[in-house]
Amino acid sequence: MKLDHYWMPFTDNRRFKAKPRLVASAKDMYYTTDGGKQVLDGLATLWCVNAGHCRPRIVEAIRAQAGELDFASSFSLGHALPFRLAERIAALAPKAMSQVFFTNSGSEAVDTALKMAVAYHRLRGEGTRTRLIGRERSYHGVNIGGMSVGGVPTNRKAYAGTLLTNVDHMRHTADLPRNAFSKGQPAQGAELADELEQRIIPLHDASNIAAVIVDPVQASGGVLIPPQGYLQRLREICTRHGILLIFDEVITGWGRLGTPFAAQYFGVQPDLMTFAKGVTSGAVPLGGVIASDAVHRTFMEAKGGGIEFFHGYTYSGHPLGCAAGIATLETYEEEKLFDHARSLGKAFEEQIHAFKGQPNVIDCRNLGLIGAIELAPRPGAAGDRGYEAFEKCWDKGVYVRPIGDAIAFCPPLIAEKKHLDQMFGTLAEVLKSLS
Ligand code: PXG
Ligand code: PLP
Repeated sequence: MKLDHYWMPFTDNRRFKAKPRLVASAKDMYYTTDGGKQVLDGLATLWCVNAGHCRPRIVEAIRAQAGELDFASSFSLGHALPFRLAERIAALAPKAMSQVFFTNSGSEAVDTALKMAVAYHRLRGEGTRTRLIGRERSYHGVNIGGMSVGGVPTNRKAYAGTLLTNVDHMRHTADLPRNAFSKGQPAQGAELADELEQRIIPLHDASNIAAVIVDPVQASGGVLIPPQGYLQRLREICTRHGILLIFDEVITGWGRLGTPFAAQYFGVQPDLMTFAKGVTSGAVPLGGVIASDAVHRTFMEAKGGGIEFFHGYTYSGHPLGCAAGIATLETYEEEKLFDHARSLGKAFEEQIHAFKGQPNVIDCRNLGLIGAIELAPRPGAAGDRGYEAFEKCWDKGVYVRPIGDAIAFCPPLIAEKKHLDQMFGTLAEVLKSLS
């Protein structure tokens, strides 16, 4: 097979094509590679395959839907599936968050939520509220809006002149000197939220700020667990100043923390939430925004009639995505996978923290079924040690993800103790052989 024509996303194409890693099929917790080797999926692939791979109910729903109604628009025309899926999602969402807008990805979900926030304020007669506040190290996808509020430097650098200018960023919450080896939420750092009220709001004025967006647990930014009380404080500040709070739940949603969404885990109510990935367990691209009833009401009660929100994607509410979504949520419910994730969280925590004291390990962190083990960078070669650990784990049949020198774990929620043993056992072996 020629590898020449596919320009791979977020990939060192030259390095990959010199030594490709190709998978051919997948089932439950494992990939089978082109060469027939079994590889444990320790990252739910890209933090999305929460129900495991090729689950029968989901596969069957996609097959059946493809033969029944391949596509119908949701632009002033309709079909049953997005209504049914939205009802199921609303039942899982926090109270008074019952309105679902569909997109095809997390990036589209983020840009949709940002536009919703700006349009909401305008409808309420506060059209000066256009500034968007993100956070360092947050990942909010790759579209212009999400990239602008995002805080991953490598994703921004080449496009500096193209970023939205009406944006500011809070600082990130990583703090190894105070919080290394925290089990669950770090004790120190709630006061980092005060920067919003002490620096950012005074600088720009609340009357110019539309929304604050954060990923409740920063995943691809390096698995940063929010300090105790931090998100609560952000909520209080946003409420005091009439600013919408957006939780980007693209990774934290769908049981990752043992609850449907992180909002429920932390007991913090956002105004808008984005989702994607686990809504279909990765099987068909689908994302969306869940809006609070109050935000939605503002659109529906707008004077003058007509289209309330001038926004939508050709494939918003696509039948295949929605059919996969319904079957996925049924699988989560039937197999009580969110409860399972919660109960497996303890063993996951113990196994991660057993790495304390191992060679080069400078931090272990975890929440629910997401975690990371951070290695010391090699002098002058940050990221090399992490990448080598990733490659060696792959060679030994375990897929995990290096983020710089942090090794991230995010197994499907169907994982069992034996899979954790394999995943962490393999990394332990690899670390012994790593200089
Ligand atoms: N928000 C968050 C919090 C995400 O994690 C997106 C938005 C964008 O979703 P889409 O579906 O447009 O990719 C994400 C996606 C990585 C990695 O390497 C993580 C993501 C995407 C690609 C790579 O960690 N997260
Ligand atoms: N570009 C062109 C020329 C289009 O006609 C459309 C949609 O009609 C788009 C882009 C947007 O595509 P999508 O709705 O799939 O995001």
